[in-house]
Amino acid sequence: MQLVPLHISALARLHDKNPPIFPRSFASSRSNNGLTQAVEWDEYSFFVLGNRTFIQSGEFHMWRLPVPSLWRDIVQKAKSAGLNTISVYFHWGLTNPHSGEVDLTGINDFQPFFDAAKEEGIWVIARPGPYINSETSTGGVPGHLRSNDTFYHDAWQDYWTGVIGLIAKNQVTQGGPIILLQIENEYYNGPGQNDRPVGVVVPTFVNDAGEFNNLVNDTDIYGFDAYPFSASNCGNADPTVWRDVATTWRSYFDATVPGQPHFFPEFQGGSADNWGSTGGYGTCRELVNTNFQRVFFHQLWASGVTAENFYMFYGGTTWAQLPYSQGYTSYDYGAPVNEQRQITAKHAELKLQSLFLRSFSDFYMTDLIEVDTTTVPSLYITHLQNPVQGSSFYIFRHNDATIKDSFVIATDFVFGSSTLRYSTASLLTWLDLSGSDMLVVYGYAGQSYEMAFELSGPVTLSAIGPTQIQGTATDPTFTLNFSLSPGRTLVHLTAADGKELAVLIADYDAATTLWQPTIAGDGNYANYIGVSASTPLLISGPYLVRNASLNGQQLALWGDVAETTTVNIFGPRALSSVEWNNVPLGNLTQTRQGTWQATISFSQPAVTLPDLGSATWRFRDSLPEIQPDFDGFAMIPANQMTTTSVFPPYYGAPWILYADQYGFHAGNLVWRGTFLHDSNTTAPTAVNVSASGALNFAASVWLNTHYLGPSDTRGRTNNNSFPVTEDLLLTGENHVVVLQDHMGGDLSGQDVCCTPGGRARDLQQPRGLQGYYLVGRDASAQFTGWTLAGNFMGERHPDTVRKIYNEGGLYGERKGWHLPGFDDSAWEERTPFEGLGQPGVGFFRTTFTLDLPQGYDIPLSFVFDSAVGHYRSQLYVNGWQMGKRIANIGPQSAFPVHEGVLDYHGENTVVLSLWALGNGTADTRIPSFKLVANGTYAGGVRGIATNNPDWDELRGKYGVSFD
Ligand code: IPT
Repeated sequence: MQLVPLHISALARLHDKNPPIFPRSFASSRSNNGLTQAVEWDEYSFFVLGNRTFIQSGEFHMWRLPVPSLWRDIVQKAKSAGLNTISVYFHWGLTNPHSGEVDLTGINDFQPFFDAAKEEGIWVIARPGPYINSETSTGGVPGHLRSNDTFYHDAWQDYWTGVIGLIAKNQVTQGGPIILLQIENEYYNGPGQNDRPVGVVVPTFVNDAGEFNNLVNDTDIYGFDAYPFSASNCGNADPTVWRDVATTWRSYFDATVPGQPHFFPEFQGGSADNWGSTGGYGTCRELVNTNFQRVFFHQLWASGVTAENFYMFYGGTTWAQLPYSQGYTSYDYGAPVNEQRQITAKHAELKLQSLFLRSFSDFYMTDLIEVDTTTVPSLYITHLQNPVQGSSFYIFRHNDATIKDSFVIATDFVFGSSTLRYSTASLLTWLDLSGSDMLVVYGYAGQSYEMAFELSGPVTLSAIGPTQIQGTATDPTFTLNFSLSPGRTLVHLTAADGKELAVLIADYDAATTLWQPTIAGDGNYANYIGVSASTPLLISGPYLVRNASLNGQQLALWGDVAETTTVNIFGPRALSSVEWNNVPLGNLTQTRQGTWQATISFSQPAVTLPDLGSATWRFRDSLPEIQPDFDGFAMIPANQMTTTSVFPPYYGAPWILYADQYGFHAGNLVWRGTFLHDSNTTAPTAVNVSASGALNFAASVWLNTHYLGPSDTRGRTNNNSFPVTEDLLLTGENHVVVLQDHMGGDLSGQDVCCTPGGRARDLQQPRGLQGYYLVGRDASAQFTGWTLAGNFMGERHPDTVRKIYNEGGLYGERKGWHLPGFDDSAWEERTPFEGLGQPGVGFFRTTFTLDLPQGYDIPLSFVFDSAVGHYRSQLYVNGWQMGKRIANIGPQSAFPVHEGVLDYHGENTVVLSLWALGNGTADTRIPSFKLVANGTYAGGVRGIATNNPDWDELRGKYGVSFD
């Protein structure tokens, strides 16, 4: 439901209640951390390089987009949304795969991101953890210390030194984009929040997990986060059910950190989803939608917030084994930019809000005048006023926030050389149109609005566009009244004294198509608003405008279109040429509204994708471990007898079968236990295992080559006794094989995070066998030993490009069957649609060549059949594990894979592992699997590099044989 614009008499009543009194006296209390004046703050806001700044930020995790040459795409999409900052988590586990190794290469090297941010004009908030939460395995804590949490402080020193070095050299004081550094994230076990990292001079801050007063004085600045709707499992939510808006934020900040800007290092921008949700991210997007953005983000403003970071701006993909125990592959998050990097309606709403903030700096410094809930019945109105300029902002919403709308009305302020008395239409931006001011406002089509300007004498009004405008001169005020029609209407006002003013009036949909790229100024921060860049253009039409440059009368634009597009440009009085993506637009004309108009033509290029349904696939069984003569390839003895885990084994002796103790922290695990049998020993009546792998894990158990069955009832630990008959036993050595998945580590959990001094128990949840025994046999006739396979070479994994979370311990993974360049020519021809025919594990490989048109951004996804089946499958694309499908839990069946992982101009290798847990036809095959395009955009960031090391490099070199 839309909030009807305020009737003007009500605005007058509000306004007259608290007439502007200004300038009020206020003592400047600007402070810094004593280390740098480049980033300072007072009680109103931060200052960057001396400029009062409203930090309007979005969260992006580069490691969730494992193609460094695409990072600039997200930066540009953030800049085009009007953001001035991006906040980033680092990932300790990726960076520090084993004790002593700090890997700052490839996807761990954020330098290309810092460079792109700097060039595009975006500040950066660095958040290296060490603990980050973030729905990634153990919140980013590497597996090598999960088993012994007491050494936490020592353990992060190497990582910390490494990333801090990278951060330090990219600080704003060094000419880089980093303005703030967060220390830790909601993990209060004392890893040195008080220690200023060596070389860091920008302010440090903490992110409290709510209004909990944690670590208030431990860093320079205190902030907390809020997720008014659930931060996880949004796919199960009812998107029509809303929660109320908190009204405690302002008073909490004032009481907790007086003198500091009100800073949300994270505010809900979408939501994470979990395995088994019913609606997936479609539901999340509906729940945390544009109405949510309007109501809740405006409530932040009403709370005096001038630094806000929306988590996430681009969620991306928690590929391979990066997810935590409950998260699936997609981290789309219902974010403004979706997982395929497409901009959504939430990007548009964020842009409307951000351009307002970027354009009207009076808003960076306001006092609360009052919260009024009575003047207009049922409305909750927060009146803010700039104490120096006297301008007022009234933030409107319903008292009942579940009526989903909110907007801001401004009064009494100056833009350029003009003065706005009031406007019931929302302000978007203003620009200097070659010497005269143009104010841009928007509202809902069909509703009535009123605006008044300070203009003396008789005023000439001309309006071009669909909306009928009425003007009334009451010297010295000129009032516009209109009922808004769809589209854009340009109003020209000329006062008696020659003063000219333009007002561009757009309905909501028309406003969302507007772009205001920056034009670079001079100096080191040429593209930064507030430092050097200007915004003399307003452009409508294209799907995306990334960038612009204006050279005299020559305009160059860069962006994306998905159809033939009419572009309209407000700005330069004279323009001799317009280029779009470096190609001159031939048909430049000037419209009655004075815009420069041209057509960007688009013709759908041929996008030829392979039909994976009819492709040649090659197959090989991937469970030789159940064979009596299995050679033990890449398995190690699991012979440790002690553990420091706070979760001790339930039973089973003497070996501790916890994978992390053996250096395996991700992906499938294969356990192989041996026991002896002959005519003199009692036959076991059952094999008992208690496998642990987090809520959605599965295990399959074999006795020799006989499948005993699955163990996946969606408990953290499943205790199963599988009956055994004597005919299944061999004379001599017998083997129990348990295949299970390691679903990623748990997060620290709220109970731990909010209890200072608490231990992160959940980080130590074991992945492995917490209990094992042969039922019917006494203690002396149990297992004689166990071996274990995890990812190839464990913490010393050889893949320095795709890193430690990429692979698990399936035989095919250990052998490198998922890698490009593996020679499968001797393999049987068989498709995943035919499948295994029985429970077990197999690998299916196919290759194809892509030759997609150059100069386009064409997001592609691999789509599994969504039918339910008792199987699990991993998708490997050119060696990158880009998806995990659990066909009896879901919800994900479509897996976006970006250019860069895919080679759009060369050969690609796609591999599916299929782990069939059930016996039915639906369980032992993948009914269908396709590659589809999600769109075709002429444009994109271009120059996308692939980096896909092959089998020779990652296996051949290590002496692994082809078979
Ligand atoms: C907040 C975390 O800081 C962030 O890393 C992420 O996990 C987010 O939750 C949920 O997606 S913690 C907040 C819910 C208290």
